[in-house]
Amino acid sequence: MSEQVIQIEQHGGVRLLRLNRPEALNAFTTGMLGQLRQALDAAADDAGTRCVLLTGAGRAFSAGQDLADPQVAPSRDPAAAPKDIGLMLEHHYIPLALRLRSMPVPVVAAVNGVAAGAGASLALGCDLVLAGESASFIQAFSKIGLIPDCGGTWLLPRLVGRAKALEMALLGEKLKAADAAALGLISRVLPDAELADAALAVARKLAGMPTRALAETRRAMDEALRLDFDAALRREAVLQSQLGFSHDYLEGTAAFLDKRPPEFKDR
Ligand code: LHQ
Repeated sequence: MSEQVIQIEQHGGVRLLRLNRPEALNAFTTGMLGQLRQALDAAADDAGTRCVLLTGAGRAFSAGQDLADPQVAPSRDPAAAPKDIGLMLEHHYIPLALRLRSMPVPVVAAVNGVAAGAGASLALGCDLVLAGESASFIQAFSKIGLIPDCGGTWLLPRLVGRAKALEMALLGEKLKAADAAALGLISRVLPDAELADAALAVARKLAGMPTRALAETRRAMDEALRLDFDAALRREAVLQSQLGFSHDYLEGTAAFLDKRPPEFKDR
C-alpha cells in the first residue's frame, strides 16, 4: 500500500485535510495528488461534512509539483524521449482543480508557510484563503521555464488585476502574506501561532451555515465572471428561485422571525 500523505481529521462538520510530506515542503507527487482528490471526493460524499479545511504539515503549505518526480523531471539523457508534462496536468491537476471548485461545501485554505507553483494555484482556488504572517506565495513557474498552471492564469488577473498578476508571474518573487492580503489575493492574515485555531473557527462557522447556498454563491460568482450584467441578474434569479424552495430558506426565515438560532441541513 502506498504511503498516506494526506492526513484526514474530522472536527464536527469540518473535514480537515493536511498535506503531509513536510520533508519536501509538501511538494506534490502523483500519488499525493490522487490521495488529495480521493479525500475531496470522500468529503463531498459525506453528509456530515459541511466544510473542508486544507492546510500543510510543517513549515510549508506546498512547494507545488515535486520536481524530482520521474514523471515530470526532464531526463538528462539526450537520447531519452522528452516527457509531455501537459499530460500530468490533464490527468492529475485539472481534475483536482475542478474538484476543489465544484465541492458541494465551502473550502478554506489555511496557508501555514510557503505556497509555490501549483501549491499557490490550488490554495488560491479555495473559497477563503487565510494565511499565517510568515506564509508567502511564489509564482515559481517562470523560474523553471513554465507558465502558471492549475488555474493560475485564470485566477491571478481576476484576483489582483493584469498588472500585478503579470508582475507576480513574470518575476516569480516571494509575496509575503500581508502583501498578498493588501492586494486582495487572499482574505486574512493571522499570527502564525493562531492560524490553525482561527482557520478551524472560520471553517466551523461556515459548517453551521446554509451549505447549499454557500456552494451556489461560489458557482454564481464564477459563472458571473463570464456573463454580462443582464445575464448575471437572470442567472441569480434562476438560482434564487431554486433556493427559495429549499429547507434552509424556510428554516432561515423561520428562525429569524422566531428569534432563535437556525438549524440548516441542505447540502
Ligand atoms: C522540493 C520542492 C519541489 C521537490 C522544495 N520538488 N522537492 C505541474 C505539472 C508538471 C510539471 C511541472 O509543474 C507543474 C506545476 C508546478 O508546481 S511548477 C513549480 C514547482 N515548484 C517550484 O518550482 C518550487 C521549488 N521550490 C523552491 O523554490 C523552494 O524550495 C521554496 C521557495 C518553495 C522554499 O525554499 P526554502 O525555504 O529555501 O526551502 P528549500 O529549497 O531548502 O527546500 C526544502 C526541501 O524541500 C529541499 O530538500 P532537501 O532534501 O535539500 O532538504 C528541497 O529540495 C525540497 N523541495 N520544493 N517543488
